[in-house]
Amino acid sequence: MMNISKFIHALVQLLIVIMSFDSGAEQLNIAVKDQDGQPLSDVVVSVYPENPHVEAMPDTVSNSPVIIDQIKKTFVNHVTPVQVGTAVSFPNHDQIRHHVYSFSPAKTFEIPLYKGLPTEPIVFDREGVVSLGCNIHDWMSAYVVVVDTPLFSKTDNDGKADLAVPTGDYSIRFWHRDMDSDNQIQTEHISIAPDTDQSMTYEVHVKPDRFSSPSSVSIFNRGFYR
Ligand SMILES: [Cu+2]
Repeated sequence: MMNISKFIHALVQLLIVIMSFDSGAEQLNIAVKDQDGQPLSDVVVSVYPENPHVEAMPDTVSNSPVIIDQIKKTFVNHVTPVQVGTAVSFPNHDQIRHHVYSFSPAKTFEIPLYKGLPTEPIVFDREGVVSLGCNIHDWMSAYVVVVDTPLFSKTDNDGKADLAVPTGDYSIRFWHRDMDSDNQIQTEHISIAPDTDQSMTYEVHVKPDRFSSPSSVSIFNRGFYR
């Protein structure tokens, strides 16, 4: 006769099997390097189905706003990918006031001089790259990359991004601030087969004279301007 712990164990195994069937998504492990073979961080990777069949597409527009902080006169994070329709909140954690704005066509807005939490989040309702600045501190810069797909990620400091993608044929797009191409977008094709973990490495061409990192830029500028 089956004891209770064996029964629970069997139940858990069954649930795991059901859940893995239900998701129908394969793991995609992406690595992005620049033309010198160096890992490239802050690359937004977005995946778009080429056939309109994809019924297993997850819905990722979150109910609570995504946060872009202002800490020590720096936007955190520097690059934030969101799906169309996502609300973003811009809390100011500094003891001075910031004035956040964008002139980008995908979202033109401003939050006039404020401290703490602005009353309303900003809803990013159009696909495109939104370049953020602060009217007071010229060196403060950040990007909201608005994608029209729930399948997206951003490369970490090792140039790596993981994504769960349902089987099918897709376009995979790469955006980087310093990309050396039209619209800073590079598009590739990818086929996701069932039951395969896919590791893919992509090369993205960036401008050779780019800044090394946004934080070093702000430290450099701070001494001159404040
Ligand atoms: Cu500021």
